[in-house]
Amino acid sequence: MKLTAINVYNVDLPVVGKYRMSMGSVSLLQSTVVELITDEGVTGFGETCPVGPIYQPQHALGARAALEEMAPSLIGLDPRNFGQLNRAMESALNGSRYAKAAIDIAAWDICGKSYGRRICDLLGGATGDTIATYYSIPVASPEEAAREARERQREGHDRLQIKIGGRDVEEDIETLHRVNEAIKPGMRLAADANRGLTSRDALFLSQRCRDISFVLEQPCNTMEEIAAVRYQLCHPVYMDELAEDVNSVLRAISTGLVDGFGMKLTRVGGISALRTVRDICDARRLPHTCDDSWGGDIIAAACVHVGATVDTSRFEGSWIAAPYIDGHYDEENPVRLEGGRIKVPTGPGLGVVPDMAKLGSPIASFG
Ligand code: 0XW
Ligand code: MG
Repeated sequence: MKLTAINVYNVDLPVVGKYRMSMGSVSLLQSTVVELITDEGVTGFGETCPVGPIYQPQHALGARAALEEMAPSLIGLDPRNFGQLNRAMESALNGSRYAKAAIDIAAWDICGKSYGRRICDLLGGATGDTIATYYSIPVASPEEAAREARERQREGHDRLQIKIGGRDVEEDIETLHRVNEAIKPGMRLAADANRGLTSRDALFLSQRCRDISFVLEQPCNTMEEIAAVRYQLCHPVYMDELAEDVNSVLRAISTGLVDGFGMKLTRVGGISALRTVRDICDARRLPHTCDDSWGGDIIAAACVHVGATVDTSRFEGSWIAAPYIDGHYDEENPVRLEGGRIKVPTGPGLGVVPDMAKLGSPIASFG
């Protein structure tokens, strides 16, 4: 099997409702969808969708430039040979793992389709028909966050991520107390500052919330700021934005900086890289999520397939953006929340096939 063409699509994903994080709000995300076409008539889809240009160093236009740089050198390769494909991407371009991820996801999709297996089966087998997820409550007033936490628990969610940061830390402290009072036993919490706290405020917050069980996700901007307060914090620390690749994950683990990860599929380089991270975390029995910063059904399915293969005792769930997106690429097999869980797609490969009308015409084609 050989890659004969690569098409790149732009999909505008307007945000339904309000999505505010410590660094600001987002209202429209530009997703980049990649279609790999082979000489055997099998096609695969991948996606990458940074949640705006300031959440991380990645951004939509950067992904497209990186794809343009790499795509010509991939034509002719067998997409089922992930090692070769990833090496070819490394030889064509340094970094830009989030763009390589879209190609890698599409290659796994092709592999699954050509062998008639789901990606989760190729990755070692799913733990069940459904997987854990978590709901992310954007930065909101203490009252609003508490009301939404109650509502999400009623819907069946058993893990909530409360966004904090980017405002007076007193309001974050009050929010966590109000949410804690609003929920019934059985709910697990993460407080995610998205790099928005100083180490001083992380200390204040953690110490003033010492009686509330939550993991503190990505409290500060740098590893050094986290390290400075790590052993004075009263809560386990998870790393998200700074877990940029397999190496940074190894560094964080080997220095004892973190107790788990909010793990992002495209940031580390796609399904192949996330599989490595999954296995490293497994060796150290570290909990982690398998999600991404945003994206439609393609990203969601990819996250769910990897998430389905993580030891359930340490799996913190796959977050998907579906509640904030109007409609699906694949209306027949959408990836969505159902009673606080997500059904693992059943079709071969990703198990979602985008409606080409929703992708429009390619913005770039190679091959
Ligand atoms: C909740 N998320 C997975 C989606 C947002 O875009 C960011 C994020 C996170 O955990 O930082
Ligand atoms: Mg996070």
